[in-house]
Amino acid sequence: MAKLYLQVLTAFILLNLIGCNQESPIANPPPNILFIMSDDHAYQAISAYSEQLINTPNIDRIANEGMLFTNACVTNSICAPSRAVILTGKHSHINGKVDNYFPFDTSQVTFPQILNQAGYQTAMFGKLHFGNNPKGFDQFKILPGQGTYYNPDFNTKHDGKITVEGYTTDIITEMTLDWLRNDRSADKPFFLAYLHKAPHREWLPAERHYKEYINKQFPEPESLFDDYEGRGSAAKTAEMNLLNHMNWSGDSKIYPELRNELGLPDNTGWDDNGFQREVGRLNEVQRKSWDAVYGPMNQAFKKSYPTMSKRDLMKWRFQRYMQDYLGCIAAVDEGVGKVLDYLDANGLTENTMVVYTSDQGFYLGEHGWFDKRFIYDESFKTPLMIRWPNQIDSNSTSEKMVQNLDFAQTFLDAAGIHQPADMQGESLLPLLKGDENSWTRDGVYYHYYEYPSIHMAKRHYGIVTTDYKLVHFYYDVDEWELYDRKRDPNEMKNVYSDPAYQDIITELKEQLDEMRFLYGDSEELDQQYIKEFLEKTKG
Ligand code: SGN
Ligand code: CA
Repeated sequence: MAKLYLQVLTAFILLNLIGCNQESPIANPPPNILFIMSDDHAYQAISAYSEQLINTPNIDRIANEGMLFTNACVTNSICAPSRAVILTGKHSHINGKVDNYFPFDTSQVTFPQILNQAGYQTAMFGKLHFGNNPKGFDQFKILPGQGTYYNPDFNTKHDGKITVEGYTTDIITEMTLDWLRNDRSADKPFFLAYLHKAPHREWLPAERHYKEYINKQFPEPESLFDDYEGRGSAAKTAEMNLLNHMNWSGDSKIYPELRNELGLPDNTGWDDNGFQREVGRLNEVQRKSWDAVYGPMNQAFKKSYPTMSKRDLMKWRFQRYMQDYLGCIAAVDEGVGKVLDYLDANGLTENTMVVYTSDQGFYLGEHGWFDKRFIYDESFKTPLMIRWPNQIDSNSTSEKMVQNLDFAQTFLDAAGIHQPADMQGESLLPLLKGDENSWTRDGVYYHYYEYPSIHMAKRHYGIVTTDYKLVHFYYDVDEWELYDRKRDPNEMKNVYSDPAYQDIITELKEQLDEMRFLYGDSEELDQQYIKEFLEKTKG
């Protein structure tokens, strides 16, 4: 601890000497940081945000004992790009990982490297989904690619590739706890990344949870039967509709044989594979338990299918989706509880900053959709809550528009370490300490790239303010959309052509141009990324 304190102190003195009058925001000792991130965890599925779907008492503890952000959002709503933004503190067009295809340039500086160099002990467990191993970690055990829900493989820093028998969410929790118990150095602060695969597609809960959740029914969102009227072409042509684009076997867990018998379509062309790579991975014992629950569900569906209308099928698919998706979250919540209990029992709670977030939001039937990608709220916004009893008042809330872009600087700031000038976010520390007035950002920039690709969400960029959302869809269209966020929170009506909004549009376009300029994005870059994407994906 003393060594780190000296380093922090030296950094502080140096900063002052070179005239950068950044005040060291924390007292000795520097905080530990526990960064918990799930994959595709919608804020609608956390009871701190909404009690409609699921009770998540452990995740809620972080909000109750700290700060809940009600307008946290991402810069580009897709997995690997979001993670690149988090690690570099730079927008996708700058860090280069604009979609899941582009490689991450590993010569870039990521904040864990900076923390590690400053004396932090660093470890990562779970899903990184980045295409390469993380830099700046003393220890990591990460799932290759998307990973699997059962009996997962891990790439590890010290033991090469390993396979662990069991349920992935529980295994990641156990690895995290094991590191805290046995590997943590008491004389160093830590940065610990505890990263869940759940609740990413194809949603396989643990046995204890699928048994329970398969019998539950959930309230439907208002826009489940959205026909996309009143919007541009992007919402209409996207392929993320529960009824038309979800896999019957891989996603809804209808056995491939029954799917064929009933003449149900293979919606993606790889449905059998989707089923096989997850369900096919269960060992004999696991498969027996799984069949004991999903077998009767298949039988019941077989019976009712002949008389079901399209509307009935949509309703059925929504329930099936929620049963598995929320069942996966139940294990995440339990795991979070265990790790928080460990901090409590070991005197680590007071000075550990605990973050819970997701790599983006997710559609849970809103607009009839699953998946993410769009700037529309459910995927654009992401859950975020932060607890740090030393610094943050319990039960506090912030409505400010913070982004995943801000994590790197927040963590460096919390540790009292200089934030590299080329990072593009803002430290959340003032907000965490209750100083809302010093927060100047009143609109955020968003840019999504991966198209044409799975789910067919068109390329778009836009600006989102508290009141409005202005979006430009480009590449194979040139369409603008404007949403009045206050009057139309469900984003059902594009008012871009409404004469009443023309002044607002002019103003927002100016702001958007300014943002693109300031963040270093441009039409030339858009074109360059299109060119490279087409080269990468051809054939
Ligand atoms: C997979 C999923 C998609 C998902 C992408 C990206 N299909 O292809 O539904 O949009 O990953 O997700 S799956 O059946 O293979 O799971 S991301 O989280 O990696 O960005
Ligand atoms: Ca994701």
